[in-house]
Order: sequence, then C-alpha cells, then structure tokens
Amino acid sequence: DEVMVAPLIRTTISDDRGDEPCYDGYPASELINKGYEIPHVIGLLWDKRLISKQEAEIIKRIMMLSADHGPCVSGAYATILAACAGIGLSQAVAAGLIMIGPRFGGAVTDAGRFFKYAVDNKMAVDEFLAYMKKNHGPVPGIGHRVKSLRNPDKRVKELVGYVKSLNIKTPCLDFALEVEKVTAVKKDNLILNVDGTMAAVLVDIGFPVDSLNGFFILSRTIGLIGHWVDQKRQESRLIRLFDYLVNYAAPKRREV
Ligand code: Q5B
Repeated sequence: DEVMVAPLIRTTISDDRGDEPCYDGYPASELINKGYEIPHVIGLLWDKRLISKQEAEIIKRIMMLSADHGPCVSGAYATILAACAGIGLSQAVAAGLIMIGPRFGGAVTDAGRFFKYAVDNKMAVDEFLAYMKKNHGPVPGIGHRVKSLRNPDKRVKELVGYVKSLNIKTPCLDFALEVEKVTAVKKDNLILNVDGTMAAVLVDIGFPVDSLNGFFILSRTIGLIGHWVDQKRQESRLIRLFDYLVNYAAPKRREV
C-alpha cells in the first residue's frame, strides 16, 4: 500500500534522481561537453541561472585571484596550525573556514549589501560614511592590515582594470571606488580591499547579496587544502608558540 507523507525538505536547485545530477535542470554531462565551466555551475547552483561567458570569465578571475594569500592570514594559519596538530583534511580546512568572518574574508556579503544600499538610495559618499559610522561601524570591504595606498593590492587593481575594460555598467564598483577615494585619504590603509572589490563586481553582475561570501569561501578553500597538503608533505611537527611571542600580563606567582 502507498503511504503519503509530507516532504521533509524542498529543493529548487538540483535533482539527482536520474542517471546523473541536473543543476537547475541542466544535466552535468551536457554542461561539461558543451564547454561550460565551474563558474557556470556556480551560477546555476547559487543563482539558478546560466550565466554569460563574460560573467563566467569575471567569476573565474575572482576565484583565481582569491584562492590563497599566503600562510599568515587567519584562515591559512588556522589550517596550518591544525595540520601540524595532526588534524585531518576536512577538519583542518573547516578550522580555516571558521576564521572567515567580518574582519577576514567574510566581509563580501556585507560589503555588497551596503554598497548596493547606498547605490539604490542614491547616497553621496559622505552621507554613506556617516550612515555606516552611526549604524554599523567599519565599512565592510574597506581597509587592509598590510595593503595600502603605498603598498597597493595588485589583485584589486587587476580585477577593477579587467571589469572596467568590458564597458559594462558597474554602479556598485564605481561607488566603492569613490568611497575609497575618501577613506584612503583619512588613513592610507583604508583602501577598497579584495572582499569589497569582489562584492561590488558580483552585485553589478547580478549575484544575490546572500551568496557573496560564498565566493571567498569557495576560492579560499583551494588555498586551505593546499596548505594542509603542504604541511602533510613536509611531515611538519606540532606547533607550540614560543614564550617570547606572548606578553604574559597575568599576575606574578604569589602565595595563597
Ligand atoms: N578602520 C581589515 O584593519 C581590517 C575601517 C576603519 C572605517 C573601515 C579593517 C576592517 C572591514 C572588514 C573587511 C576584509 C580588520 C579585509 C581580507 C582578505 C585578505 C586578508 C589578508 C586575504 C584591517 C584601525 C583604525 C580604527 C578603525 C579604522 C579600519 N577599517 N574605519 N571603515 N573599514 N575592515 N575585511 O589594520 O580611530 O584608530 O580607532 O575591519 O573588509 O580579509 O591578506 O590579510 O586575501 O587573505 O586591523 O586580503 O580594515 O586596523 O581594525 O585596528 O583599525 O582604522 O576604526 O580607527 P586593522 P583596525 P581608530 S580583506
């Protein structure tokens, strides 16, 4: 006898019940055989649309430029620390991913949200900065620990230059660059950073704000896996901080 049950979940992006998965209706085999690439799969699974060749090229460049930024950033460092403690790949990568947040790498969504808010509401830069200061704090997508006007971020220049060369409308990117002009004068490391640039470009090509951190998470996972494999290959030892790296400010040993 057939029993009717209410569905437990509802999905609108993929279906694996045939002989292969379909992404938003497109069979994976057709996508691979007809010249589509990873950015197209992202477009189908994150935004339910088959993106254009030009949009795919922009996404590919974003991913390549943000795949890794060396061992010293919070994410890579956490993965390396975990790898050296003997932690397995998925957990060590998860440790790195957990670091992606409002200060490091995870400012893409909010940068996109606020730049879009400013553009949609036709805000002037000064008005936007005052609004952010009053209501939200540091502007996501602005500022970098080591990059500055004197030490520019080549990734940002490259992406901006490429997108600008396409002669497409980029209201968010244009606004973000105007914001940088004001903030970087106040303090020279308050530049438009990689999170903010990705965000503005991705909003300009129509990606939903909520998907934006996904671009950093996905790309940086490539680097985090690399760091784990690298430590494994070197048979690296457990890391323990040296005392001289710590400012011991606790009270000196004393009698009870
Ligand atoms: N101030 C990124 O700051 C950082 C301000 C600001 C207004 C701002 C900071 C920030 C927004 C979040 C963001 C993405 C924490 C960064 C990334 C990927 C990466 C990483 C890598 C990679 C750096 C000192 C003074 C204070 C602040 C003021 C700072 N930012 N004011 N709007 N946005 N940005 N994150 O150096 O008066 O002295 O109290 O939160 O977009 O993560 O390579 O490392 O690929 O891996 O730590 O590129 O900018 O300075 O926070 O001590 O601030 O500047 O209010 O003012 P710092 P702080 P005051 S890209």
